[in-house]
This record gives sequence, C-alpha cells and structure tokens, in this order.
Amino acid sequence: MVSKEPPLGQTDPSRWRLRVSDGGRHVWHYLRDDAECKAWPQTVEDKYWLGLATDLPKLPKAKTPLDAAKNGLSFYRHLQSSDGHWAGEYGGPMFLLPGIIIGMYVTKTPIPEEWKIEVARYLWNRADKEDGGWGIHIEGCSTVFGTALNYTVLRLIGVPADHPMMVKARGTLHKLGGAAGIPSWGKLWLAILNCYEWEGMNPIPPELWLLPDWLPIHPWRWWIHTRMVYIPMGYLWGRKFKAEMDPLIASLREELYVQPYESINWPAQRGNVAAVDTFYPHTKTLKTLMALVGAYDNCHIPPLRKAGIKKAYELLVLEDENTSYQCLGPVNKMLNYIARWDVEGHDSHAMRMHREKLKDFMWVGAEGMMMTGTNGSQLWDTSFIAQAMVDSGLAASAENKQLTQKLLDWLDECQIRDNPQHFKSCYRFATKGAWPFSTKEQGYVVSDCTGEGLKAVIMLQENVPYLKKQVSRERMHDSIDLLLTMQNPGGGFASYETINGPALLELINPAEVFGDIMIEYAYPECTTSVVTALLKFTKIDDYRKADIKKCVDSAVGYILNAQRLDGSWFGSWAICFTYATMFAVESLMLAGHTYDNSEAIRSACDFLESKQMDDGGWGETYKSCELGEYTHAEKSQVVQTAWVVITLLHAKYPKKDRIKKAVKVIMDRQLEDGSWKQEQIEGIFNRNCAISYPNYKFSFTIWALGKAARELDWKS
Ligand code: LAN
Repeated sequence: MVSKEPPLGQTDPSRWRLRVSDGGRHVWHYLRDDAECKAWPQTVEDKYWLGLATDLPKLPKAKTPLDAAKNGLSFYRHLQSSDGHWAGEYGGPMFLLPGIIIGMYVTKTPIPEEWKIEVARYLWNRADKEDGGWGIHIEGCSTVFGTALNYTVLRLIGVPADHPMMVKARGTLHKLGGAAGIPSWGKLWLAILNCYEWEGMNPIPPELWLLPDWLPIHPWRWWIHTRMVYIPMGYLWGRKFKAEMDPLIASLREELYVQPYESINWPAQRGNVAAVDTFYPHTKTLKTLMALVGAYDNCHIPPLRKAGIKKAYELLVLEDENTSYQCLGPVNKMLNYIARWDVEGHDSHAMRMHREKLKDFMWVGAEGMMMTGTNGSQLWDTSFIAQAMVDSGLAASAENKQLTQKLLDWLDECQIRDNPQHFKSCYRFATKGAWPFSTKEQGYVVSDCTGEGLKAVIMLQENVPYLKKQVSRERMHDSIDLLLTMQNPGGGFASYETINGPALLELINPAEVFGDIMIEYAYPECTTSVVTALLKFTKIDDYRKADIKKCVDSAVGYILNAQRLDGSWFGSWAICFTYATMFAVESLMLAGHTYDNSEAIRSACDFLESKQMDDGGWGETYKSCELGEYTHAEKSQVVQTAWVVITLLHAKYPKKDRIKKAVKVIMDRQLEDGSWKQEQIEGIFNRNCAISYPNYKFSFTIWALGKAARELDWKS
C-alpha cells in the first residue's frame, strides 16, 4: 500500500444506516445528527455489511450438519431486512464507479461529501497491492480500463495528483501505455468528460435505430444489456457531448497520457486497445464495418443524424419511465442520466427522479463505497434462502415463523403483475407474471429469476403449513405463460428475452473487454432453473400440462446436449463448472434421471469427483470462465463446496463418504456466531468480469447442510 491512510480519510461507520422501502429498494444514509442516530439505531444488518462487530452470541459448536444449518440460519436471520428480503453488497466490477462519478461531474450534480470520502477509501482499499492500479474487477490484474478510469474518479472527487497513491497509479497507467489505449467504453467516458477526443472513437451512429426492424443487424435484436447501453451511447456520440472545460479537466488531459494531449493523433487511437485489456479483439468484420461507417460519418446526412438522435432519445426516455428511473443496469442508468440532463437541464421531473435513484446503486461496505452491478440482487438472494429453508426443514420450525412469513410476503409483493408501461414501442419483452433479478420497480423479466421466484413461492406455500397461499394459482399461471414464451427453438432458455439475432452478430462486438454480448444465448443455468420450476409446478397443478411437457422435453434435450464431454456444464453467471453443474443435475433429476439410470448424471458425478480437493472441498477461480477450462483455486471454497454437495445429493451419488468429507469442510469453516467468512468472488458475467454474491455463503451452505442432514445417515 502506498499510503497508510485513505486519501480523504474515513467517515464514522456508526452513522451509516441502510433504509429499505418500496419492495426492496435499499439506500444507505449517513446520519450527521446525533439525535437522529439515537432515534434510529444501527441494526445487525447494517453492522454486518459495514464490517463492524455484530456482537451476536457465540453458539454451541455444531456437532451435526443440522445443528450447523441451524446455527447458520440463526446468524443469517439477523441480516433479513425489515420488509422481508435479504440485501447485499453487489460489487466486484471496477468499471462502474467511473460512470456515476463522471456522470455527476459533467452534469454538475453535487456529490455528497460522505460519498467522496468513502469512494476514495474503496479505491484505496481496492488498488493493486503491487502496482497501485485497478483491473476490470476486484480480483483482476491492473488494466488501462480500470486504472485510467478509477484514477480519474479519484481526481474528480478531490484527491490531488501528487498524492503518493496517485503518483503510483499514474506510473502504472503510463507503463501500460496511458489512456490512449483504453477500451472503447473507457474512450466514451473520457470523451464525455472532455479528456479524450470524439474522433478517437469508432462511430456509434444513432441512425442504426432508423433501420427497418427486419434487418438481421438491427439493434433491437442485440442482447438487451448491449442495446440499452448503445442507445444513450448513440445519443451522446451523435451530439458529441462533452463536459464544460475547467482546470481539473485540463490537468487530467495531461495526467492520463504519455504524450502531450495536443500532439495525439486521435483517429489513430480508434483501434488502439492495450493488450492487457483485450479479451475480445476487434475482428476483421468489425474493422471493415467501422471503415464503412466512418466513411458514411464523413458525409453523413444531417437530417438523418438528427432523426437518429431523436429516436435514441425517445427510446431512452421510455426506458427511464418503464423502470422508474432505475434503468436496466448501472451503465445505461448513468448514460441516460447525462442524456436527459443534456436535454432537460437540472430541474425537470425526470432529472429529479433520476437523481433520487442514483442512491440505489451506491453501497457502503467494509472497504468503502462502490457502485453496484444492478440496484441489488434482492429477489435472487431471497429466493435461494427460501428454498434452502424449505429443503432443510428449517422453514417449518416455530422459531422461524415470523421470518418465513415476511419472506413470503416479500416474494408475493415482488412479482410483476403487468406488462411494461411502454412495451412494443421500445422492443420490450412481456413481464406479466415475472419475477425480476432485483426489484419489481426495476421491472425486467429474467427467465431464471422467474423460475427461482416461482419455485421459492411454491416450496413455501406447499410445504410450510402455517403459511397462507398468498400467490394465487392464477398468478402462477401468468408466470407459466410467460416462461413458456421464453423458450428458444433449440429448447434452451436465454436470460431476458428469446434469442432474436444471428450468432454472426458477435463478429461486430465492439466492446473489447467482454465476450458473447451481442445477442442472447441459451444458458444451461437459465434453462435448468426454468425446467425445475415447471416440474415443481406440475406437481401441484395441471395447467397447460401438455405444453409444459413439450417444453420440458425439449429443454432437457438442450441440457443434455450442453453437457461437455467431461461430464460438466459451463457456467456463464457464476464460477463456474460447479455452479452450472448443480443446476443441470437438479433439473435432470426432477426429469427422472438418476445415478443408476443416467449416464449424464454419472459422468457429472465423475467430473466433480475428479476435482475434489484433498481437504474434501471444491474450489475454482474466475479463470474457469475466462479460459473455459476448470481452474483450481488455491484453497477450497465453502460456496463451491456447498454447490457440489447439493449436486451430489440430488444425484444420489453413492460414495457418501466423499459427500460427508465435503460437509465437514463447510462445518469446519463455520465461525462461532454461525456465519462464514467471505472467500473468493463467486459470480461472473460476459466471460470476463467477476461480480460478488456475498449472500451465497449463507444460502447455499445452509441449504447443503440441511439437505445433507436430511438425506445422509449421520449415525455411522
Ligand atoms: C446479471 C446478474 C444476474 C444474472 C443471473 C440471474 C444470475 C443470470 O442467471 C442471468 C443474467 C443476470 C440477470 C445478469 C445479466 C448481466 C448483469 C445484469 C448481471 C451479471 C449483473 C451485472 C450485469 C450487467 C451487464 C453489468 C453492467 C455492465 C454492462 C456490460 C452493461
């Protein structure tokens, strides 16, 4: 570490409170007033996430897996929010804070003092111990993308350029070639800040939105995250938006590059992306396309450009309104924010709403304040603990009654009842009957979130006698109807929509740092989640039985097809093979496959067996996702060990001693208060960026322990 103290100091951690409202919306508040602090005491939930001592009692050491599960839950119940869901720190990516800080700076939105202090502390804590730079995510090596942008953030919030931490980070940036070689999304943020010239960027013509919908490359066919980001990008590029010049920006222009700003040949930087940053290099197709679009741009037709800008703006307004200004994710949130400010200035209703909803993305953790990957992972985390509690029998016990009731209330409230307000006009998929990933307000369907939400509700309502059947069959039918429309011709399910564009579109993926982002793909995790939900539903209801059977049969065909020769499934949304294999085996088991009758299950078990570590656990790193090859972690991980225990129990794997050894790993790592320590990062997206799911170390461990307690004989 270059300096012993964070550059702007630290706020008083005892003044932070997480306020939960409106169906899971969570916002951190800093209380300056002593009386207010007293009137609103910190909860265990607040303290836990802030990294403060929770002072929960030591529990008697668990001797059996069931006791360990109970101890786990007796800790984890204290983290339940007042409205019934579980909140959590959804950090990991290191390219999000720059969006919010640059976005607020260029729109002259005041940045609260406590944010500045805690953001600086976060970046200080997260700087690479050796070189002082930042990567694309918290476990990655330093890159130009991470270092140039986070360096910029620190400067914008008031850290001086001669601070030792900045000197070191700048040295690393310059060694990597300076900001000229930043990937295209970084070029965009710097151009918006007026620290990079727009001619240094490949064109993003908003006219694309004027093309007829039937064209195979029309952006409505792209993966939703990609197109929702390229809408405001198109607007801002079309407008050549840039921040008003000031002395700080002038200074950054000199700090970020290895040569004087004025001497940089900007058009030559379009294809300049540092080697450390490149995950998916520009293809020949993209280069040719960019040359053509560049030629068009030189002689573009102004009324057409104007119409493209207008169309992009209309679409982003519809997105804001559909999501109550949360937006699909943090990147389009901030780009939309800037675009709206450009048109409406500071004081419109839209800008006030947008400003309010900035807070949802700012999370304070033990290391400081970060911007999160979405406005939370509320539904996702809550539905797993619900299932873990039912599967382990803990939901039915008297001491968990209140907690379980609140949990169901929240899941009930979270289901989306209608289609989006603006629907076909902005190419949205239906949402009636959906469960989202985070909150109802954010309002997007995700296939597996709907699957997990539905499963959680069915499991609670059918297995916990004291709960009312709050979610009616009609509402479940809405979910079924929706899920059935999400299947792709090959039987698989994608994330937010069906696959709407040709795979060849990947050849024009312009974001060098991500892979597989241009269209939707069928994913084993999404498909298996939907299959298990459908199969659980058929056990309680006959609705659309024949349609469900047909859907499940072809989905199972897809799952079997997606199995690798070594018996594993590749995970796209968490790390990695252990994760996807868990989902796949559960769904195959529900579809009638067993260890005895199914080669697929046996080979999955063989695969997992071959990766068991000496201590009995499993551990893989994010490199598995990047390389497509199982990559052992140095040490086994409780979360991945729990996934495998669940898998092997589903499979009825006969070598019980191996499972028991793994269960012991989870038990041995449990702390005296019933919790588990945070280990390596758990999640991934777009092949190359890791993301944290800190709640997994509770939901899946409790689930594995509870399930093992019920299904294995612990007397012998
Ligand atoms: C997520 C988080 C949840 C995840 C699962 C539900 C786990 C998955 O099974 C389906 C895909 C989904 C919904 C998903 C998609 C991509 C997201 C939204 C993220 C990984 C969280 C952050 C990420 C988003 C793309 C980050 C913003 C960056 C951009 C590249 C726009």
